[in-house]
Amino acid sequence: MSQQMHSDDIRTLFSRAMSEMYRKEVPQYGELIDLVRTVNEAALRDNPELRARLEAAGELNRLDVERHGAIRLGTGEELFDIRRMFAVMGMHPVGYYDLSVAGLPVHSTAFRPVELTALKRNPFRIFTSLLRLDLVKDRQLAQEAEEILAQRQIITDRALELIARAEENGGLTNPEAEEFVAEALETFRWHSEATVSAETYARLHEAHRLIADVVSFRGPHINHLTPRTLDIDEVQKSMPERGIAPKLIIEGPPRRASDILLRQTSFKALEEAILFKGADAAGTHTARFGEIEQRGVALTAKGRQLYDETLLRVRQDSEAANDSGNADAYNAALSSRFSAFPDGWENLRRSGLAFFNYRAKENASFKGRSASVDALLDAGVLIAEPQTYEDFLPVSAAGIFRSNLGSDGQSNYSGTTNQSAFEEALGASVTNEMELYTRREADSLRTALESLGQSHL
Ligand code: OOG
Ligand code: NI
Repeated sequence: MSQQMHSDDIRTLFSRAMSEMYRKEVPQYGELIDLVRTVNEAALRDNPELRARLEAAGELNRLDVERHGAIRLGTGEELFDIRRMFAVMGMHPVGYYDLSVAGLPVHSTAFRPVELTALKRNPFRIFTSLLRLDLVKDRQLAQEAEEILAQRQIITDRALELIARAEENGGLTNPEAEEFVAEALETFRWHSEATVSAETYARLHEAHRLIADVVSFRGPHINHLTPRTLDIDEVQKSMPERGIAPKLIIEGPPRRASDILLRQTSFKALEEAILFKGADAAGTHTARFGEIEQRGVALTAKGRQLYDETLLRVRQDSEAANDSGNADAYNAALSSRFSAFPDGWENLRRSGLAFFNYRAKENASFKGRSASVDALLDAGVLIAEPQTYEDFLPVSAAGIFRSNLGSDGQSNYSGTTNQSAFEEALGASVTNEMELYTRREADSLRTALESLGQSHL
């Protein structure tokens, strides 16, 4: 058999192809990539500690290719086949995000590489949401939407054949992989021709903009691709100079000495011309936008609880929990409330708030007597490095959704979390992200201690 392409390389081909396509579709995306590159170069130049940390973690090389995107699917069958498609590229469902609690009729997962080596090579992630028509009150409309969705096929026949072949053979050959990427791209392309009439679109839109976005088109167009920046405040500030209007607030934690979790901001969706079915009727649709992210350390369950509680207080303090409010009041509440959240890597580590990766200093050993982790760190033979958060945040995601859906995106869905229904449609269970960080920390510590001669611990 001829040689197979590694799934990491297929993912890189795919993320590059997606990026090229999106750059053509949404010119502001190219502008943003440019800005982020400039800001990142300056941040690395001005901050040697940051550079050294990223280099040690093997993240300096991935930074230039690092992107996440998002899609919204209409049916369980679509989710099932998308999982199979992403698996060919080494992207697996991690995490369950229930957005109904934030008033959105979707639940989601992130398809992403799981192993550290794969993350280092290319951490491409797709935040994937599934529409929950069960939450739509107008049952007749829900049924109509279901019927419309039942008629579409979002993955080409050839892509489906190649997915089946990859499953059978445990991978794809080089030419197969190249063909697969070209075919897979078709699923995420923008279509300016709606599959529904202007009248149907209006009714779907009335129920929720998100429903119109998912149901009215041939496929799940990629709605943003997000580069990772090392200084989100600087990018946010510079966006207007490039003719890009960002949303008013940055989602997530405030700026800190030691970054935690994920900070995100986006620019408003474009108003794009669309053509309705059967007609002369033209209209507009807002779906595609731009976003940037800054990643910090992954938090433990204890850290995450403190984060969630702190953020809740910020939102209670400030009426400005979303973009229609007062950004200054929100930012003031954010920095005041988060001053109670320990800062500095060592503080975060000692208080058990964040996940770290341990390694033994090169050529070091500490044989003979048993020592505590803290003592080994103090002696400089053991090194703790923050683990980057590789996932998403439901409250932030809801803020990103909302800023791009307009004010009528606020409707309430008193949803019940339904992870089991999601997993049943997916045809697999989602990996718990907390377990990944926990295992990585424990494994790295064990290996480091063994190499120091502390294997009795
Ligand atoms: C997804 C929004 C969530 C993020 O980065 O949190 C998201 C969507 O609008 O489909 O991308
Ligand atoms: Ni995003």
